[in-house]
Amino acid sequence: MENMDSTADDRPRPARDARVPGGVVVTASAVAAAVGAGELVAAVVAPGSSPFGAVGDAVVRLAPPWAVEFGKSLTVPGLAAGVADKLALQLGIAGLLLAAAVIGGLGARRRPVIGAVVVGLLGVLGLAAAATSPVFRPPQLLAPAAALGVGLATLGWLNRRGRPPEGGPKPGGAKPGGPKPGGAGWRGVRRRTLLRWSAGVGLAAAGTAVAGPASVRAVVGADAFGRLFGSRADPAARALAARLAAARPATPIPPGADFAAAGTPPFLTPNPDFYRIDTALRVPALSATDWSLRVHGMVERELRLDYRQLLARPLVDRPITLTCVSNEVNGPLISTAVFTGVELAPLLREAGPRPGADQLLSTSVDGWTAGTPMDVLLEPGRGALLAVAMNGEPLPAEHGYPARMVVPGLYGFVSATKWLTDLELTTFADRRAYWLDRGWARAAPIKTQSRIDRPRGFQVIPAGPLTAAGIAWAQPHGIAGVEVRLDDGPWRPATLSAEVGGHTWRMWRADLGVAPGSHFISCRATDRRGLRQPAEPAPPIPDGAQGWPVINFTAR
Ligand SMILES: Nc1nc2c(c(=O)[nH]1)N[C@H]1C(S)=C(S)[C@@H](COP(=O)(O)O)O[C@H]1N2
Ligand SMILES: [Mo]
Repeated sequence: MENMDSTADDRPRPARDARVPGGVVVTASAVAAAVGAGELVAAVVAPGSSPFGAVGDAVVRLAPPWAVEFGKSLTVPGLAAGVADKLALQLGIAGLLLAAAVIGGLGARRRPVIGAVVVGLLGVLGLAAAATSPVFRPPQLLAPAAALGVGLATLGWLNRRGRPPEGGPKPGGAKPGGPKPGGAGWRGVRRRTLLRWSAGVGLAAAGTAVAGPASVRAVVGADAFGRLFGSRADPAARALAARLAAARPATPIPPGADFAAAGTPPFLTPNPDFYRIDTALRVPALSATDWSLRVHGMVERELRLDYRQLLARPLVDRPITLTCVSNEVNGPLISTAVFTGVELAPLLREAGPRPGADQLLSTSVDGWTAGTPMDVLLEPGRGALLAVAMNGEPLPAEHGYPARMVVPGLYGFVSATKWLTDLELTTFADRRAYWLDRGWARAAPIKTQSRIDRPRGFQVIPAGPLTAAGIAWAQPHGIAGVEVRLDDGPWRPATLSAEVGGHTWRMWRADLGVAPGSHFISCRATDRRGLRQPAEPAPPIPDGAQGWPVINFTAR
């Protein structure tokens, strides 16, 4: 019904066309500009404060449990666990924004103010979502405010460009050879120009939203501006960083602790490469200065520690390999760091566990919970930590800043609470932690497992000598041996890397010779208890994957 080709259309148009051209495209562009501005300002002033993300968080907060469960059940081949749900939510929100823009644009053709009302309401929604976040801090309003302002300004600017100039139809398009004066053609030219402008603004905004934050970080360095408002602004964190730097190198990792040259990961995983698993759509941005931890429940004395009090306790360094229960056989959800922190067991003893308290329920600032057996935490030599640093740096925000739990030998979902704010001594009968009601086990000691890192699956390699390599782990017991088998041949002992301890992974390598053809290689670990990794495969749910890893490859 609307013909955008002006040269072919000289019929008079309804007057409202002149007043509000291109309503839908203009409104959608204004919404895109708002989202782009919000992302960009968020990247600059407070990482993780994007209004788009804030709305996503609010949806997760307000969604009924069945909807959250449905989201978590989404998987997309090729996407890491916990990514598909976040992606689906973001696409859903983008779709709703587009729908709102279309409605606003259609309305704007009748009453121009309707477009502005819709853009304004979306902006207010962003502000409200940010303000009601459980981790709200005032700087987080800057990005939604910028989004609101840029959205309205863009809408007004585009609409002005599309409006005929005062004093009659005398636009720039009416030149010789151009559309005929006196007809409605000039409006068409206006309209096309306007649509072009809108499309340009929309594309630029979308590009900014997608690539802007990363570019800002690439140019100014990760978290450089975030320091203004983020974690590093905490004097407490700066003091910790200085103290850690002064204490380096505290835990020398022996040479030969990895076979990185043969294809294993380095013994210590650099913080940016450390695997990440959590339910937080956006990383909570906590301030150590405002942080405190409450220890309560079935205790003789309730304790409360702020960050300074926590750091006033003796700090220990402990290399620990963290593992996710969702890790498939041969999967990537395992990493190692030297964690620095405070011993948890003495803290719990100070609080004085009451008889019968068999569970430590730890809660993060976003409400996520883990249930850890008290007997494991109090076991001599277990070495559970309230960690404040990893690999010599204050905990990165993604890994739980300012403090998290780390318990060697237990999968993360029953022990490794990030953004920790509350420790409650209770019973397993009384309180159920987050993943327990979602099909995962209550008791989740890490299973003795191994992985093949080289050759990679379906790799084509030259025939002849081959050094296979990989990792094995059995926290807290440690690895005593790894055996490797080529095709259906005999099991042969692999060479193990220098042992760091039972709390960490151990690397293996084996020199083999392969004839041309297709092959498979498998491996199996034995831990220091004498327990050999079982052959029978088991899926990750409910208490961790099991089975011998197998890799197929071809030699030429
Ligand atoms: N607050 C919070 N802490 C959490 C989780 C979470 O979803 N929320 N996930 C746990 C799980 S399942 C694992 S495996 C580890 C992963 O820790 P990482 O992301 O530092 O590797 O964190 C644990 N701590
Ligand atoms: Mo996990």
